[in-house]
Amino acid sequence: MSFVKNFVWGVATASYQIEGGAHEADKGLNVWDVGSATEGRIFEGHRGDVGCDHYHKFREDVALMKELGIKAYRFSINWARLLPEGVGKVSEDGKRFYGELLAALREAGIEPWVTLFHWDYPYALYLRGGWLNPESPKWFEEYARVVAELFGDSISHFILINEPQVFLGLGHSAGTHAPFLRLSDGEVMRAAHHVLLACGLGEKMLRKTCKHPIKVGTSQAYWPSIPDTPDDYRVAKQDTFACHRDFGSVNYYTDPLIFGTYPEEFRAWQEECGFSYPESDMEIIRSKIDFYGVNTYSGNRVREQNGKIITLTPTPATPKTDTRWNVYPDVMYYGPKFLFERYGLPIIYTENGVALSEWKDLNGEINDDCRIDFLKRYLREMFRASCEVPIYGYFYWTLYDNFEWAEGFSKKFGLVHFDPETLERTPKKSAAFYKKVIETNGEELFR
Ligand code: GBH
Repeated sequence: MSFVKNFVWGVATASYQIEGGAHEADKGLNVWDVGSATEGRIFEGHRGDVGCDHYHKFREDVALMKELGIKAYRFSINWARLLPEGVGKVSEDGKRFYGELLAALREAGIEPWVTLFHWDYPYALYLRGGWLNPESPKWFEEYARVVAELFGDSISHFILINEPQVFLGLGHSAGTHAPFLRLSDGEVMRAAHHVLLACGLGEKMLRKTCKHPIKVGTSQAYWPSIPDTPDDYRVAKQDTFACHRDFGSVNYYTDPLIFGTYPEEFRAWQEECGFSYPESDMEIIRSKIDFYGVNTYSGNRVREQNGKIITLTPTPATPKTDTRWNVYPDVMYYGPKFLFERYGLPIIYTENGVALSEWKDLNGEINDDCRIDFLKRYLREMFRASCEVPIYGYFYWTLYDNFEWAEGFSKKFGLVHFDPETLERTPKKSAAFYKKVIETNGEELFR
C-alpha cells in the first residue's frame, strides 16, 4: 500500500517559532517580539528572541533535513525581517537571509513551500491599527509583491496566511496569543474581513508577479467534528460547518475565498454584531485556490441523540497528547472527506503532529515510540482517505522542538530534539521512522 506517486512528504515550521535573531541587522519588531515580553503571557516567561537560532544555523538545518530524507519544507517568512516597517523599505539582510535559505534548499533538493504569514505581524503596522485598518489588505498585497519579486523564481508553492482561526480567535478575540487583544465579535469580523481581502489581493499579486506557474493554497486550522460511528457521518459534517461563534471554523474563511460568499449559517451572527461590507469586496476575496491546505491534530467526537447533535466526552481510556488533545486517528479520514465534498479541491496536510512529554535519556537518545505509533495510526487513516479523495501531500509538524507560542518551549512536537540551552539538535527515533516512511512512500506505515 502506498500513496500516489510524487506524494509530497515534508516537514513544517514557522518563522517566529524557530528563527530567533529577533534583533539582527535592521529587522523590524513584530507583535510576538513585543507582546511576549509582558509577564504572565508565556509559559514560565520563555521568549522567542533566540528561538532555535535557525537564523544563524539554517545551513545546518537544511543539511539535517537532507539527511532525514525530507522532500519538501514548509516555512514562513518573517514579514518584518524583510520589510522592517511592514511596507516600504526592504531590508538587505532579510533579502540575503531568505535568498540564502532558498538557495541552500535548492542545492539540497528540498522543495520550498512558503507561507507568507504565520502570525508574526509587523509591529509598525500594528501601531497603525493592524488588521482593523482598512488599508491592511493593501499592506499585505505589497508584502506579497516584494516576496514574489525577490524570490518568486525559486518558489512554486505558496501558502497565503496560516490559520486565521488562531491568530484572529486567540490573538484578537480570546487574547491569549499576540497581539493579545480581546476585541468584540463585530471587530474581529472586521479584522477577519480584512484578512480575507488580503488573501484575495495577495493571491492575485503573486500570480501577476511570478514569472512561472505557481500553486497557491491555504493552511486552515481544522478541528472537525468526527462521527462517533459511521452512521453519524451526516451530523458530524453538519456540525463541522455549523456556526460556532468562536472564529474557529474553516468555512467562515474558505467559503469567501473559494465561493465568494460567507456561509449562510453565519449571517445571523454577523447581523447581530452589526457587521456589514460592500458586496464588491467579495469579488476581491474570491480567489483561485489550487490546494486546500489543512492543519489537523484532533477533533470532537459527535453523535445524534434525540434529534440533537451532542459532543461526546472522551472515555477515560482515550489517549491524550502532551497538549491534552485526544488521539483520534480517524479525524484524518473524515476531515478531508468533508472538505473535498464541500470544496472539491485537492487536499494537502500542511500540518499534523504530536507533542509528547519526553527528554533525552542517559544514553543521549530520545526513544519516542509513542510518536511513531501516532504517525502510524494517523497516517494509516490519511491513507484510507486518500483512496477516496485526492490527498497529495503531508507535512509533519514540526522539524524540531520549538517555541510553541503561549506554551513556550514546554510542548515538544519535533522529530528532532532541540536543547534551548546548548542549541543542539538531536534526531529522535521517530525521525528515522519518518525517513523510512518517505523512502517507501508510506509502505513503512503498514509494517
Ligand atoms: C498550529 O496551530 C500552528 O499553526 C503551529 O504554529 C503550532 O505550533 C501547531 O499547530 C501546534 O500547536 O481547545 O482543545 O479544542 C494549532 C491550532 C490548537 C487550533 C488547538 C485548535 C483547539 C484545541 N489549534 N485548537 S481545544
